[in-house]
Amino acid sequence: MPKYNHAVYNPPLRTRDGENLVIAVLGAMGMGKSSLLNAILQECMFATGKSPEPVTKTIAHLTKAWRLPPVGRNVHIIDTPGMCDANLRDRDNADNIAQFFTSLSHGVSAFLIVIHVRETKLDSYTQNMLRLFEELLGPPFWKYAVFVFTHVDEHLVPQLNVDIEELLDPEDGFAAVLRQLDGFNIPPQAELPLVFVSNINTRNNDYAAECFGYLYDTVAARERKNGGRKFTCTFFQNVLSYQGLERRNFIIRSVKKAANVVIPAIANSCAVM
Ligand SMILES: Nc1nc2c(ncn2[C@@H]2O[C@H](COP(=O)(O)OP(=O)(O)OP(=O)(O)O)[C@@H](O)[C@H]2O)c(=O)[nH]1
Ligand SMILES: [Mg+2]
Repeated sequence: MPKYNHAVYNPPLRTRDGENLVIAVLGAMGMGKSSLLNAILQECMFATGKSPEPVTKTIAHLTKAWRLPPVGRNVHIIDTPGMCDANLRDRDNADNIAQFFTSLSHGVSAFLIVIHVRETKLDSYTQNMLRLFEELLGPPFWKYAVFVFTHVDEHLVPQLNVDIEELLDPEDGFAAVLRQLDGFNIPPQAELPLVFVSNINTRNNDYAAECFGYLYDTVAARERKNGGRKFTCTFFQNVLSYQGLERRNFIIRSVKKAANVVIPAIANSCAVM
């Protein structure tokens, strides 16, 4: 049974983030997206659990202090269910997609792409999702991407060290392989940083503080490298120029168009939206 600790609420979408970090998590079902966010906040704000269905069913976002470790900044967090996979056919999901891109359109400091450390061969869902993002947001999206590998639990570190070294290999590690995959246009200057964390037992735990300190540093380094500017693009600016139903319809039209270009299978499942 999924564990629902707190009702997750959706405050109004208009936000004034200013100095706040804005992070969105992306990734396939059950990778540890919501757990990662709870660890950052040191509070169970997002439902987590093991389930054959997505535990996170709707977009949820909130702004709170980044507490692991205490960095003295607020973070606006956007949690997502999987999008545009075979289950995403109905109106609710179209609304989710519209709400998701609306929340992002105010600017994003980093996209955290969450992957289980034991499932690092990018599955087709994750590849398609990344292609869709690149098509919709443009290749500069990659300058804001951070890959977060979960389930690097402290007691597993001795076993995982070899895998981690392989993933980090500059010649044929994770980032190098991703750059060679068909259908991606990753700018050579985009660094594609990898971070390794465990989302369990994070309270008063030096190992967790070290992993999440590195995550914060990586996100902050992205921010500096991007001149302190949050990610935006023509699509986001267009989203902001519409209101209400027109905005929703514009987003759905744009997602379908992008999906048609990159992933015909997704376009079919979106066709009923
Ligand atoms: N051991 C271990 N378990 C983890 C870790 N991260 C997440 N889990 C567990 O993995 C399961 C799925 O985690 P969630 O955070 O709900 O995953 P999610 O990606 O948000 O899942 P959906 O919302 O369904 O897409 C839960 O049972 C978590 O407790 C980790 O780093 N280590
Ligand atoms: Mg979740």
